[in-house]
Amino acid sequence: MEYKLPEDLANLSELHETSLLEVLTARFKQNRIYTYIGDILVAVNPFKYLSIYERDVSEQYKCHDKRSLPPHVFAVADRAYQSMLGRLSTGPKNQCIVISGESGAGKTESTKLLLRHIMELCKANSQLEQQILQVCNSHDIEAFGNAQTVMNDNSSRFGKYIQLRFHNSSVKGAKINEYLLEKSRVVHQDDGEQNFHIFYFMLAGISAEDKEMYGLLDPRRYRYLNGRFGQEDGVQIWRSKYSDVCNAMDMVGFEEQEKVDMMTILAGILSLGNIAFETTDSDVLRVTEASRGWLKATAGQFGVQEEDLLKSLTCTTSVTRGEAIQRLHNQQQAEDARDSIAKVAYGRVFGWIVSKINELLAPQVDADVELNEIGILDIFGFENFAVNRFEQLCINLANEQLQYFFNHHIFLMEQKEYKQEGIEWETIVYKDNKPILDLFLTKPIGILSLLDEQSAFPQATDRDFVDKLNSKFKTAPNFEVVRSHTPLFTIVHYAGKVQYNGSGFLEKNRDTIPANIRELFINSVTPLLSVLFAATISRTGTLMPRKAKLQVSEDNFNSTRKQSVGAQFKHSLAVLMEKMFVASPHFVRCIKPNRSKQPDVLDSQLVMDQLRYNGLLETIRIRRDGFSWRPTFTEFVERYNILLVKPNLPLDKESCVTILNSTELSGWKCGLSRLFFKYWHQEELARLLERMGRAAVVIQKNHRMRICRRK
Ligand code: AD9
Ligand code: MG
Repeated sequence: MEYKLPEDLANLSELHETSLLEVLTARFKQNRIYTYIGDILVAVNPFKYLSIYERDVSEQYKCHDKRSLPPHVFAVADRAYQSMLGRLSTGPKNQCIVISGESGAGKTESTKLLLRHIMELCKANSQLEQQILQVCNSHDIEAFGNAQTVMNDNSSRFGKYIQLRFHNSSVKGAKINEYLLEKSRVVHQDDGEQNFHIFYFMLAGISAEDKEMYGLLDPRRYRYLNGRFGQEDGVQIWRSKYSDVCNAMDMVGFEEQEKVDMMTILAGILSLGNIAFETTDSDVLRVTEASRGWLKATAGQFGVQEEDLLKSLTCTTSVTRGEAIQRLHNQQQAEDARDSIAKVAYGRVFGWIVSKINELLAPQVDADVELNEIGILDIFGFENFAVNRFEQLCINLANEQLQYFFNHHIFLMEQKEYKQEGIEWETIVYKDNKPILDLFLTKPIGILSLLDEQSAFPQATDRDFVDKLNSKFKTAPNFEVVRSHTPLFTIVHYAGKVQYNGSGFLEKNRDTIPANIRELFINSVTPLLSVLFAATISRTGTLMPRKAKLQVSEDNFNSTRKQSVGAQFKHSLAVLMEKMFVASPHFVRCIKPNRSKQPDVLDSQLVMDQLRYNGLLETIRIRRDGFSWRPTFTEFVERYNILLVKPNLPLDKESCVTILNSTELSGWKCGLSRLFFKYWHQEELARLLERMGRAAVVIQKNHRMRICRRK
């Protein structure tokens, strides 16, 4: 007989790291990848197909009683949906589901499952729900924003927060907010990694005729793809993915011309990457003989004049007191200009796709209709590669912020309230990562502000930046100075030490497009390219496309006067946190069982590390001993007075106690202004209300029957 394993770690009688690991390992072996810690879901990536996502299973989880079914990601979706409808609690209507875990732990897959279940809960099978599912779930965005990395074959190279908007129980629209696409991947990939999926899908799936039209050649010739292309079976999969992308684009409503333009821009990016430069004996910079053809091809694909393209690669034009001054590039500067054109063009195409999707999914309701929201956050997981660059720094900062959000909700707020409300409580110590966040974000001397300060000096180097960090933070607890010729520094993150290579930080942080490159594209005969670069800055500082019709995502717009990438990212994180702090959070903690992406293999050390840095042991303790639901007396009486069947109860402590004493609930506590409940009390009360509701229906029916009989 199968040994019955605990489904909720908050019920473990013995609580230490080994018992926790043992339970998770034993469950994993039985394909039970989900486990609760109270209201938090722990998910261990199975790296194989499981039958637990079939339609009959999702049916069971609709409006289910949590304790009657095994832990599941569908249960989290159900809980968020029911809470938004006010069926479970008195908290805020808006909900957010925060999914965390390192790269490859299963965040994006969980996001898709959550979305699917929420859409099924909406019941009606409308076109909008299908569109939301199609669009948010996959083909388009993932093809353009995901790539194979050493950590994950389908790694999200951007963060996203999907906001689902509802009126009552039906979905009215959705919005995707995207964060920090890793544009540098377009021009460089480390060993074992690939460019964004779309390039491979396109090259594998496109017809011979279209290939010729777009000017695409043998994929192995492209430097931006590292001269590599997959084996035949892989290519077969890419081929079918390409057709999925095309179908998804049709569904989003891309016009034929827009699709053609987009593919042509992608082809242009690939050709651009093959342009090489050399310096002659007489110190003149020129395009190598062998790459002349690529220059011509790129100009054709970008719809610009060859001479203009060459000029923007080989010199910078600046305007001083109304006079245009040209500065010739050296070979390195020309190569940098080439790569920055590729990155900016790709970034804008991506931003444009997201904005098209948002246009399609925007709620079509009157302004006075109240919309509630469920947000799902799926950002890039914590990363620690052989070489960690500016992108990893931003990604890891975002993960620090999320960990802080988790700690804040689970430990800080909860324990502060016990104290304020006079509840007897033995403090649970947790690893507070606020000092690391401060190291990044504090004004005037956090890492990001120092980076901005250095980015503002045209002459400053990456070495100068790292020297500044070293002198300012050498004694900071989470910073370590690295003695090396390369500009290295180490940060001790909540999830471990990461050594960063500061090379390229200033350039990536500035991310400016020289005016002549912008001008080049605005004058392109490819309509899409021209529109994408025709953004202007409004007086309020927001960025607007100059040509009507197209709405383009702000985040993706750069301009000569724009904020640095670091500052923008800091701002978008702050906006996101603001949204999340006023919603009711639900947490899914994803765990990666092994580094080799194998099914049925669990590396105990790797899992233990994740349990430790996630603070899961402390989380279990607080969920076991703590009171996660804390309604005020007023909120409680307003909602549950019906249990007493007594009208006009005063909204005070005595009424609460009277109501609760009329039930069989135990273990709750009463504070000075609110009640304190264990996480399961909420569901027990909901059950009581439901029973009450059913009883009322029966009474009404009987009453009506009696009246009928009398008649
Ligand atoms: V990253 O931070 O974007 O690099 P994620 O998003 O955490 O990462 P992802 O969801 O992409 O990881 O999962 C990685 C792979 O694990 C997927 O491509 C699947 O092959 C596999 N996976 C994840 N979750 C499941 C699951 N519930 N069932 C089966 C899964 N396979
Ligand atoms: Mg992902």
